[in-house]
Amino acid sequence: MQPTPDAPSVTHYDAGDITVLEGLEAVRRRPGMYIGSTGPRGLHHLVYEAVDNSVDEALAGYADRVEIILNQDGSCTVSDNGRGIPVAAMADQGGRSALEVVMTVLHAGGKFGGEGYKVSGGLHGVGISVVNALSESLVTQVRRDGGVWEQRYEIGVPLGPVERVGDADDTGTTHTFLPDPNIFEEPDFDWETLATRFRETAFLTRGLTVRLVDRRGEEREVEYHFEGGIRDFVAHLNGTRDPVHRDIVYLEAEAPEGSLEVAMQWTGAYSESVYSFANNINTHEGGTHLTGFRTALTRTLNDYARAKGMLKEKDDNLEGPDTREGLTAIISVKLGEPQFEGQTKTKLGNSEITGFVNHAVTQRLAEYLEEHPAEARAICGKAISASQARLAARKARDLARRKGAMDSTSLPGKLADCSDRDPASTELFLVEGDSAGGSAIMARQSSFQAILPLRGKIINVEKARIDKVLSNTEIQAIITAMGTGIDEDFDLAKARYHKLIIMTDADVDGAHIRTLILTFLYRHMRPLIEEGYVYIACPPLYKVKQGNQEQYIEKEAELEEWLLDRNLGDLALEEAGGRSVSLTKARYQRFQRALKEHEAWSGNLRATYGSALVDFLRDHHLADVDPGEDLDALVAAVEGGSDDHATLTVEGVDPAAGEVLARSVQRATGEARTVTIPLGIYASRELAGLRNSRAKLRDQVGTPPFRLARGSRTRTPATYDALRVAVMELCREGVQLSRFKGLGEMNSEQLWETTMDPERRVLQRVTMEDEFTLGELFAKLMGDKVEPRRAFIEDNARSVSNLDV
Ligand code: 0RA
Repeated sequence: MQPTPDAPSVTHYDAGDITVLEGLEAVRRRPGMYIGSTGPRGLHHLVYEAVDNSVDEALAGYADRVEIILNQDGSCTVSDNGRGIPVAAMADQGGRSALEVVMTVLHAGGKFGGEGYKVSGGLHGVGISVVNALSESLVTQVRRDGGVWEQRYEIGVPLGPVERVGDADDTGTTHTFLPDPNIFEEPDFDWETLATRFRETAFLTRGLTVRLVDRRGEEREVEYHFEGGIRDFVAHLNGTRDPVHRDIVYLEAEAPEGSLEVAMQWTGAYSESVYSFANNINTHEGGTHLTGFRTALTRTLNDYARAKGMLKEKDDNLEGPDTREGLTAIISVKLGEPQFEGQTKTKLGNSEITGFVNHAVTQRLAEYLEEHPAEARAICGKAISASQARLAARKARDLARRKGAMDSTSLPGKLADCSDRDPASTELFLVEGDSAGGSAIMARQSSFQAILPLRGKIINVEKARIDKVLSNTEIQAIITAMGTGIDEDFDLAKARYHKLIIMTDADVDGAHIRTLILTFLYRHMRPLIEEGYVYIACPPLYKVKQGNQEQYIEKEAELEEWLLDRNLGDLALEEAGGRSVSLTKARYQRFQRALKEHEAWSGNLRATYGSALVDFLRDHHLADVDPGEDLDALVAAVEGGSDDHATLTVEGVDPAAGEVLARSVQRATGEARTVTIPLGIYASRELAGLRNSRAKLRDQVGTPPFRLARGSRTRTPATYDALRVAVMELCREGVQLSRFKGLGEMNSEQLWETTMDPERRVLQRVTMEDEFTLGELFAKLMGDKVEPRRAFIEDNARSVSNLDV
């Protein structure tokens, strides 16, 4: 295709334009139809859509870099180094530029240029025009044929023609879009969500570099690139598990039906972590590729174990789940026309794929086992011990069933059941400890609320086989009370309650118990989580009382808010020189944000240049001078820096290194300090950020020292940080604050009011947002390796202790 030197503009409407506008209108009228929702999911979907287009270009072999930038103004830039979307005029589109057609016509994505656009994700492939329609503004730039071609849009409508705006010596596509705040509830991109997703994208596209940059606050960035592709993915997932063999088994195959890649490694875990993808889309519901894989695995391991005498004639065959116990695997297929089925359209339906995958895996895995006898022995050994455990578990379950633990004909003695029999309107509280359990029983509304007190620790299901798990009395009680059974016996329709509420103390122990319960539910009763039956109760941390007003408060942040709302108005603030500052809540909050930013920059500066230097510059007011690139100017600034408190001298100058050796002596104490000041610090991002945030602080509250008064009480904070502390202290005057360390410290009335009353309580629903993170988290918390768990608990302990007043 040739470039269009003069792409036509949209100054008059023809039939094509009308269709375009109607298409975009449809998207804006019913955004959910195209991107799922207008909540956070839908918002992030916009980014995925743009990125997936670039990844398609990479899969076609034309790009190896995608960059995503979250800009300060809330927009997002996605760029790649592919061929660039064609810009030439299209005869069958009224002579409009191909770029304009791609950007404005629904589903125009793959309609031209045909070749190489084969593996496009069927799920996300709604087209970039949808992103355009849902963006307040969008700028597209294409680099190709030696030029930079640009077009701008508002809510999908071109503001002008495609224009050549410069020269380019490379090729690629860049979109910058600002999600429309009229469409999206909360147009705020979440770093973690995006980073997790793009790490997955990079794993699945071997060799692709994905870079994510955040410029909204303090800048951060990550770059993902995996030469090993899905092998690295498996290694990553097994980072917290102990493998039973060293190699990661890898195989790939190519056929008319599509292409296949599998990576797998067995670990000592008792659960399976098998994830399947079709055209880079996570097929949560599995499908034909997974079926083919499972069949091949079961058959190949049985054949091998029999042939080598690991399974004797009298032994039963290994069953599917035996061969997958402890298995971490990624199955990735790419195919021309994927069909997605199932409730969430994440189940691969193409029937021809089953045979292809089955055949390829059977053949390659058998070869691998023959060539790697030590690995083969370890893998089969794991499956055989799983099958033995399964038989033992069956016995345990039969026994348990006979004793009545698995059905609800004999409910656990500790359960205080509700009287209502309609599961849809009832709820079960799992309560930590007998004493809190007792209060909960007194507090509850017994018609629809049931209480099951749990004593002591729940067994750690990541570290025990199912037969052990089932003999744990707390677990038995949960299973019986819920009535659903577990694993392959699980039946959601038998649930005795449609809400399962975990109620533990707001401390480290409580968090641990909660994780143990969630791990069990995730591994053995997962549909409860998937269907949204599982909740976490959020007991308050504080009760505050001022005059005759009192309130329960859930978090530290809310406490501050409450105190500020009530008392900030009574404070009088003066900055240096006695000018008074009217401290409204909005102003105080801006001040606090700037202070946070300031702390972050100061931390960065210290990390780069050392605290001695940073303290020196701060104490002697040298952070605000601006010598530029002039060393003499820095010398002059130091020499002129003496004041009532300290004398400053220059001890040496190193023009080659661009450094000044400076010394200060404190007049009162004679304390001397000597530091090397590199001129470069004045050109650093860190110092610029620090100054910028200090200017914001000054804008809000002026300069220290301050004088703060509430009635007759006064404070004279000398720094911004001290001002914040003083404000909170004065706001807290005359307020009675009680802290609840655990559920046990509340009486039953308080427990009802704050945590159990459906009218007033806060419940957090447990979701399957990200199964990798959940699975990884549980493996980390509850798995074999000690280190990651300790790190997590320490992190958690820290955030809990931060809550201390
Ligand atoms: C079809 C054909 C050609 C390029 C693309 C699609 C393309 C689309 C996107 C979307 C984001 N980045 C992209 N990069 C490329 C070019 C065909 C040719 O040059 O002959």
